[in-house]
Amino acid sequence: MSEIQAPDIVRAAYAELVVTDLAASRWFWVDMLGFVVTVEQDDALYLRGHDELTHHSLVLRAGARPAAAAIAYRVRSAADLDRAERFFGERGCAVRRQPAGATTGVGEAVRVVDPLGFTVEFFYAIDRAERLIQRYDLHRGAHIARLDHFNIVVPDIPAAYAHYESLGFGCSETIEDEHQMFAAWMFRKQTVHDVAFTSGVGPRLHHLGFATHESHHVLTTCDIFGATEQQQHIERGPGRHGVSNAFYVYLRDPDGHRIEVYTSDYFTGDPDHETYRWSVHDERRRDYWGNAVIPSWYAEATNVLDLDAREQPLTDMVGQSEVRVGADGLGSITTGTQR
Ligand code: 4SX
Ligand code: FE2
Ligand code: CA
Repeated sequence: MSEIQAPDIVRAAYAELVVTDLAASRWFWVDMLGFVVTVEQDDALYLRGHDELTHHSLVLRAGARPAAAAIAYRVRSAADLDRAERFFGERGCAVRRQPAGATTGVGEAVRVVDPLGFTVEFFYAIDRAERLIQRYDLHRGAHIARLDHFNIVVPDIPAAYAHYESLGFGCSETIEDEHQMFAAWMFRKQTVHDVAFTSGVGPRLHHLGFATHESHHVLTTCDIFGATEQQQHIERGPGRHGVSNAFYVYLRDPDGHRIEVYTSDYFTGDPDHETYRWSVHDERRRDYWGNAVIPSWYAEATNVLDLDAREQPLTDMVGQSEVRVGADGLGSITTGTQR
């Protein structure tokens, strides 16, 4: 590989989702989950949590088919945009420089199709927004604080690991056996992750993880969906993850995009922070209480777009699946000793 310096990535910053009915999306994300609206346009919504100081952490853009248009990382300085351009150019990736304002609120940016097939944006400048952390009178729904992470579906976990390692990400946790790695959680900010990999047909976006400050906000979210007879939007949980220790629930939006409401993971900022390796045979790895993972959680995800908004072709996964997803949803392990 090249000696070219990687851009200094600060954190996972925002995602741009294509939604087919903006009014339905507004109901789900704003009315039900309580996202703060920074800007509302005819064809797009720019949303944030109450603990965010930047313009948005989610863009919902109206379009014909549900998709993920981009995931975006904030970089430390304007010079890191040049580094991103060279880093991905050197790897033969499609690279496009965007002028300030191409996305409302965001400065000049570099968009690339990364070696994993995802459209990834790097930006430095972004408009500030009012931090509403102590405007408790405005907090609603899931009491979303901030974007925490992207989870992406990739056919080749070691390739994804190597790519993000080359971008300077640390690894907090993995799921593996003696033969292969099934999943990994990687970070730039000092939490469990900014990005995680789920094994499967990809590239696809698995979910967006949004942090809330209190575990009871996860429960309140579920209660609100139950009370309004919208419980079909609750996909998995609530529960306690083994990996990350976070308390969680996964929901599906009107287009099937998946969001995780997530809280109570841990600090990873010490320079010698060690990777925690879960055995794929430990049934507490994905739910610490041993509850089964519903099959749709492993199988379904959002298609991603290239720089010209064309759907990226899909590639079959490499290696064994972590689970054989059965009709019972028990997700029995297919690798190693059959149990
Ligand atoms: O299902 S896992 O416990 O492995 C898990 C999934 C842990 C942390 C996450 O953010 C996640 O989406
Ligand atoms: Fe997650
Ligand atoms: Ca359900």
